Amino acid sequence: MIKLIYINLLGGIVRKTILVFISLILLICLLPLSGCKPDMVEEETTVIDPKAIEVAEIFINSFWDSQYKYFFHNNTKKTDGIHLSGPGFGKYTDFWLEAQNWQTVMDIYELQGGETYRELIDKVFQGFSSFYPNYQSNDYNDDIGWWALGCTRAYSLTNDIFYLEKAKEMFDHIYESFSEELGGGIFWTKGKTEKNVCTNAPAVITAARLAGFLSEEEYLEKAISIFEWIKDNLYDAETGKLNDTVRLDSTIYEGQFSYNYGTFVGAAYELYLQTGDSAYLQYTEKPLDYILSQKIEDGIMIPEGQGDGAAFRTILFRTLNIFAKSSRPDYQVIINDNALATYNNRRISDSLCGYNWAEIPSDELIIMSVAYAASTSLFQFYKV
Ligand code: 7K2
Repeated sequence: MIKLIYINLLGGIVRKTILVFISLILLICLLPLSGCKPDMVEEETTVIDPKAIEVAEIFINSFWDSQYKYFFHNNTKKTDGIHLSGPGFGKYTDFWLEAQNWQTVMDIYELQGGETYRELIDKVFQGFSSFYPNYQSNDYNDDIGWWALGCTRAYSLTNDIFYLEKAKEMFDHIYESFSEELGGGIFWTKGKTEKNVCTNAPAVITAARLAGFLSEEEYLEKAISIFEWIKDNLYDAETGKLNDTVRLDSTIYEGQFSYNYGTFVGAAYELYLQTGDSAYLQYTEKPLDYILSQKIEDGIMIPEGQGDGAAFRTILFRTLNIFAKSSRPDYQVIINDNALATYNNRRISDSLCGYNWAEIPSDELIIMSVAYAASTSLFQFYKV
């Protein structure tokens, strides 16, 4: 009797021990699958290439002025006395180009994270605000639009409601230049002479994002209407070609600029995200393929000028990066080749590449912050 109870007890204990053991094993095996971060399984671990870190440091060390919270216009850190547009008689980067440098800071932060780059997002905007407390007096809607777009991204990255409010304020301001003349769209300047892609496509992205953030249908309607206007007036669906401007007399300026493609496709993609309508995707790879076919020589993007044009390709590549990581792995090859070209064509004296990614700049060449920002951004999109 005693023996039996003992055996039963023992059996119970053994069974329980085995059960607990099996449960533990199961738990250990299943934990990583069902853990608190469900996306952990699908997501690839992001490997940060050392070059992405290196070029970001060079960008900051060569061009950032921490005292005035502004990027210098060029590598000499002085005004050249000729180009006087930016703050400090041209010592600092021009109004719209500083918004491009801001995007590069956000590219770095998005890949690398870290408190320093997080704080830099705020500092760039603070620097801009103190130089331009009355930014609305700028006649160029496109200039303001680039900051509005930056603010939507800063809001996504930081969750700071301040950027959402700024994005809304800036968009509402430039939308005052919307009119039914020429069938819709926003005028380039307050002088109301023409309507172009660089004003309207970034405005679509901003408005579509605002619609999502604020759950305000009105912004989505504005975004859709502006997109339709660009598509109907400046885009050729047959070829994928996108023209630059419609003038008041309805004549078209057919300028071919990579940044227009970057923002037009970015606008289509943002509308796809906000509406779920896959019809918008027909305006993505087609125009991208068109502009790449026009602007790539021996695998490298040809320069579009030393001034404003030095900033254009970065804007295209930011959009290419979206598709490189999804439907178009061949775009990743283009990103990598171009990033490496900027890296291999650096001059020895200060490790900077110039606006022409296919050649090493001379020591005398003055290099704009926005030209080097291109290399910096491309490496944040680089993937081995
Ligand atoms: O003609 C406009 C624009 O439509 C065209 O794409 C560019 C080509 O030139 C002027 S605008 C020049 C810059 C000034 N402000 C902000 C930028 O969007 C713009 O490129 O260079």
